[in-house]
Formats: sequence, structure tokens, C-alpha cells
Amino acid sequence: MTQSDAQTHDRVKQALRIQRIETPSWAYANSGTRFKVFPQEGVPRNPYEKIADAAVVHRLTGVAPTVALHIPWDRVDDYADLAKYAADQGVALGAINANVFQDNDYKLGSVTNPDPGVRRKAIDHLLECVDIMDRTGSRDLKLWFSDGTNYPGQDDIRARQDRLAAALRETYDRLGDHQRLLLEYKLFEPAFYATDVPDWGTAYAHCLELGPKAQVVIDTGHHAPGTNIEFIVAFLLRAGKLGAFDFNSRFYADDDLMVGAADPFQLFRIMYEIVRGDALGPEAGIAFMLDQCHNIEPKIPAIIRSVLNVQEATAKALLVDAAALAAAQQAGDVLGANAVLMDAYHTDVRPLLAELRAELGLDPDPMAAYARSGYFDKIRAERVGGQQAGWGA
Ligand code: RM4
Ligand code: MN
Repeated sequence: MTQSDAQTHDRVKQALRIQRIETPSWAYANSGTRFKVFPQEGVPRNPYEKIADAAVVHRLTGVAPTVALHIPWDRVDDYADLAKYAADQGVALGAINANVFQDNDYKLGSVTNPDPGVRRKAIDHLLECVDIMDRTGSRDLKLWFSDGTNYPGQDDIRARQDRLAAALRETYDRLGDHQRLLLEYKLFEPAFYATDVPDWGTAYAHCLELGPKAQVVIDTGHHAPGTNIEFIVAFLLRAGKLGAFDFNSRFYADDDLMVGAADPFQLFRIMYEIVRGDALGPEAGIAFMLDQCHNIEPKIPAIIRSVLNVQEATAKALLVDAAALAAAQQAGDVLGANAVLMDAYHTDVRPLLAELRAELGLDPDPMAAYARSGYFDKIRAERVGGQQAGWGA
């Protein structure tokens, strides 16, 4: 290794040391497609057991110290106690996800419903989520609305935007000084004609109107096929409006597969824009979260694999030779610039990551370490009886 290679190697490891990835409580539970959710052995039966599993992922990877909650799936009587349990396990509670999509009242929408009574109920839930954040110490309220219409003429598209804006305003005004509202968009599903927050532009416009504590969430599975997600990353970062990612991967629609599985090159391009925007560290305030469903694959290993995939894409992004890239771009050297990026992408970063883990006192191979740990046998034996957690549980 030349001296400059060694310097690059150290710089990349240093950046990876501070990277943080948040795992979702619901990914440890039973979830899947709308056709069938296949229950698995050893699945958590309550939020405490989900946190115990998240803590295992953190202990093995060293970079997943927080776990996102979904309300009401993770409703408990005493959130301070849940936060204390998490701390005892070596993790902390992360973003609070509101859920205004699973109640019969929300058939025609939640915050954009034509019925003011239903809107009130939905907004009250959002406010309740902020109350919970006060108790868990969470910084982020993550909002995704399934609201929309299935048929032209079904409801007034413009009035629904007004209702949405009013609900967001009331929620925003309830936030504490250090809390944020993160608004997520999704092209379609469950609404098939007009979704009320269908794209990043709509989310961005609402966040701009709300103020500095409102930022956009990019769920990587929520776009039309072929959408250039790294462009959205670059744009929102430049505007100071990128708040978080929901990472997952997809072949067709909102598949919620393991991030980096379907298109590792896309994940690399996204992480390159993060590195380019100097937004990897905690001071940039970007929450790097997973939002996945593991229906046929074992849950904890799938989450470990996802964390490793994000780390690998990040390591490759950090390897891009910024000076060489800038020089090629400046010279109009199209092929040269592309080659600089591709060189980094084609680098096998697994040895570097193994070395980093060894330095951090971790097993260099977290997948193998989990398989050896006996944790699965333990939860399979212990978690019998009771109700397995899942969608709506
Ligand atoms: C939605 C959206 C949200 C997630 C739910 C489970 O499609 O991605 O982020 O909370 O699914
Ligand atoms: Mn999401």
C-alpha cells in the first residue's frame, strides 16, 4: 500500500466509525405482503422483545444503536420504562412513526379525510406521538400518510392539500425545540389514483411552508421505476431539507426487501451524494433508517445483512477519489469522471470492513457471529405462548 492509499484507508475507516443506522422495530416482527404473512419462530411478542433483538444487531455490527418505534404497534403503558430497558440493552429509542392507516375510520383518508371528525382523530394521534417522543427522548416524528383517492372526482384534490397543510401545521406547532417532523412521500398504494403526498416535491413544499423543523424522508422504495433517487438526495441536501432515509430495496414497487439487495449500485450512488454533501456524520442530522419487511427470510440476519450492505455502499462512496473526480469533471472528461466513480464502486471493501470491526472489538463477520451466537435457539425456546407481534399487533 502506498502512503496515500494508507491515508485513504484510514480516512474511510474513520468515517465509517461514526456512521449510525437505525433499525425498525417492525422488521423484527411478523410482516410481509398483503397476500400472506408467514409467521416465524422466535418472533418478539412485545416491544421489549423487539428491542432485545435490535440490541443484538447493534452488539454484532457496532453501528445500529437506535431502534425506531411504530405507534400503536409499540404502544406500552410506560415509555420511560421502555427507554430504560433499551438503555440497559445498550441501545436507545429512535424515531416515532405515527400510524394513521389501519383504522376503519381512515377508509377515505386520515388527515385529508372529508369528515372533520376523522381528521381530528388523526391529528390527535399525531399529537399523541409527540407526547410519546417527550417521554422516550426521541428527536424525530416520522409521518407517512396512506391518504389519497382511487377515482377521479372522488374528492377535491386541492381541498385535501389544504387539510393536509392544516394537520401538519398543528402537529409542527406542538414540536419541542429539539424535535423534528419528517414527512415521507410515496407514489401510490394503497391509493391508486391520487396520493396526497406522492413525491418529494410535494413533501418538500409542505416542509418549506412549515419551517426549519420539518424535513423530507426518502423511502427508497417509494418512487416510480427508474427514478434517479441520488438526484433527490443531492437536491434536498443542498436545500437543507433532507431529514432521513427509510432504506429498503425493490424490484417493482414498495417491495420492502433488504436494502442493497436489488440494486447495490443505486445504494452506492445514493451514499456517494451523502458523502459529497458531507452528510454522513451526526451533525448533519440525517437519520439513516431501515424500513423493511422480512416475510420469507429470517429477521435478525436479514437486518444484519442490511446494515452491512449500507456500510459496504458507504465505504465504496468514501473511496471515490474526490480530487480526481473534480479534475475530470472540470476538464469535461466524461469517461474519466465516470471511471473514477466506477473504480470506487468496484473495490472490494469487505476486507476493510472486517479490519474495522476487529479494531472495534467486534467479530469481523457479524453474520457468522450471529449464527454461532445461539441467540436464535434461545428466542425460539423462550418465546413460546403469547401473541407474536406483527402488523397491527
Ligand atoms: C409505509 C411507510 C412507512 C412505514 C410503513 C410500515 O409504506 O414506508 O415508513 O412506517 O409503511
Ligand atoms: Mn417508509
